[in-house]
Amino acid sequence: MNGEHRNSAFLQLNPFGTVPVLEDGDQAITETGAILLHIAERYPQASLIPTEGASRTLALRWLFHAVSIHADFMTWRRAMFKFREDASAKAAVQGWMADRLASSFRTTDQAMTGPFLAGEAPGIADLYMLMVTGWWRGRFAFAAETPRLASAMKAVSALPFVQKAYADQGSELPDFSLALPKSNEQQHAPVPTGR
Ligand SMILES: N[C@@H](CCC(=O)N[C@@H](CS)C(=O)NCC(=O)O)C(=O)O
Repeated sequence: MNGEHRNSAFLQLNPFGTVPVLEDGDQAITETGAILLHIAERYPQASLIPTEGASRTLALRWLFHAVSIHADFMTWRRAMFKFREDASAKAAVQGWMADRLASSFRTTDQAMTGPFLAGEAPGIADLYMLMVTGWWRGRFAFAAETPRLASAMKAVSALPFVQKAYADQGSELPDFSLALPKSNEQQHAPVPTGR
């Protein structure tokens, strides 16, 4: 992003000035969770969310959980700018948010009851989680600390439509099978721009 998200044309689409925004016909849809749900319902043949019952509720639970992880991540990210002139405040806020994220990933892993977040098949919650865990790779040892989550993310990364989506954007898919190299612990994971 090069600031386009703050111009008036973009703000007409999303007054919050954040990406992503999906334009579908004359509707502009904002909020990652709502966009994923819209896509899943528009293309039911892709089976990205169960249509009813307890399995749909479970899928929605994990979708909302991914939203909360995204929000924690953005707080971590924004602290970088907010406290750029106060190293100790920045370290305190970022350390706190990093601990929260690590704890969320560990609890997610322990709470998983199937190979994917919402059970036996990959769905929109897994797609959302792939995005947020991808930002955190290089900072958290997913394969060692959260083997179930890492294995789900690895399987989602291998889906042809996911590979195509990342390739179309020129984004690198995270490799969740890799252990975190010690020397990399403090290196910067790829993170979204913006504050
Ligand atoms: N709740 C929004 C959050 C979106 C968000 O924070 N997007 C970030 C990129 S991941 C952004 O646009 N940052 C630019 C900014 O805040 O200026 C969603 O789920 O879509």
